[in-house]
Amino acid sequence: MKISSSAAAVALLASSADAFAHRGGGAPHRVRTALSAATEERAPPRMNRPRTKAPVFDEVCETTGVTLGRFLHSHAELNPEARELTVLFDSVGTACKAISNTVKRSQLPSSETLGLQGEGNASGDDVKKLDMITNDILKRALKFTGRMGVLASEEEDEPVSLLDDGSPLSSTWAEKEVIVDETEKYVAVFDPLDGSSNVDAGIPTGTILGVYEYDEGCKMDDDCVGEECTEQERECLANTLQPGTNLVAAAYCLYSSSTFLALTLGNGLYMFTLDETIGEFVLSQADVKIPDDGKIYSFNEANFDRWDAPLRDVVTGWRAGTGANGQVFTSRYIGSMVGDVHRTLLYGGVFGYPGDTTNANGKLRLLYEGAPMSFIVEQAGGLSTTGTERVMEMVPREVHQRVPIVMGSRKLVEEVEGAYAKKD
Ligand code: AHM
Ligand code: MG
Repeated sequence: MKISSSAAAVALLASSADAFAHRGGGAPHRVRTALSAATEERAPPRMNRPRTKAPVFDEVCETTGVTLGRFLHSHAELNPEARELTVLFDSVGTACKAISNTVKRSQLPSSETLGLQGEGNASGDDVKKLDMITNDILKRALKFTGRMGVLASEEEDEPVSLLDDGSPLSSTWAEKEVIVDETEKYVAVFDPLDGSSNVDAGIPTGTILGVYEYDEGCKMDDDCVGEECTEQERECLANTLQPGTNLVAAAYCLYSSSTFLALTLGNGLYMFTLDETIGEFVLSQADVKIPDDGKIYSFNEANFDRWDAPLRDVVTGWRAGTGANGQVFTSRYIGSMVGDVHRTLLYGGVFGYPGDTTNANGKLRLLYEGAPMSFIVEQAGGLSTTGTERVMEMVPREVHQRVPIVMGSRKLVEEVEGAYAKKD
């Protein structure tokens, strides 16, 4: 069954390394380590929204550390206006656990969830069975928070309205009790299983999610993209087509050696690792900072000859060790953006999917891949550019719009930007 507008209409702990490090030697029970650092003053990233307050955890259970639930609760206490957001991310955490289990079990013959669904999505990509299954898991998890107004997903042709009980959405759901809530506040944009072309081979995949405020007063222009723009679709589009600078939160989940959830609520990047023994995401790195420089690049180099000249020049310099930092670079490319960006955040370097002579805007989608991942990278102190523009500032014209991207360590991204500027 194809999900379409007509059918469905619609990523500390104290216990983290630092806290646990105190355990053996009669360490103090009260831990103010990396977590406290989260409140220290630092240069604000390039963003337009005011920063939220970050929690400090004075006392941490040595067994569980700081769970996602506790983190969210503390965030809500400090930022009462974001209380509803924490409800939403509690559900996102649950959905990521469910997706992680689904992806793991998919390798068992009895699961019958590998392979193609047998049709393409709105971007023309082959849809995998797991794309559909994970889309459904995330969509339901978000819907039943009662905090959602609109969803837009890689696997949905059009944004999905969750407000109108009479919309086609309700008729395709097994649960007929569609929860229509007066507290809807948010718009979620997501790719439920990014890198799914890798999934049959057991290679890491991920979920990407961005959250905007739902603007009830937002009106769509008359030149709505798509020939059959209904009034409802116009309203949905108006709420989903916001620039990344409007994001209030973004997250990715990485399904790899561990299951990771990296989350920003507008004041730094927090990484959680799933502790399968207690079924909880546990804060493993607070206020993650990407190295300012690096020597790893991550591109699909098969496209090298078709890239823009400035990017080819910069990468050629990195290969030869004649670039700005004089380092001889190495190449790492999984082909799963979440895994490639996760490594880039931890080790430094750049990840990108640039435009080329065949696909001027590259491959990645602005709304639910480019913008949320750019927000995450910027919150970690990195940068994200098209070469000539900050990705976060681009206003999408349509839901599945593609965007050329180079993101990662500040100095390296600036080197790319500098090469483009020189050419201009
Ligand atoms: P998908 O959303 O269809 O899974 O495609 C997105 C993925 C990214 O995770 C990855 O960076 C890129 O596509 C890989 O594309 P390619 O196979 O062309 O290198
Ligand atoms: Mg994707």
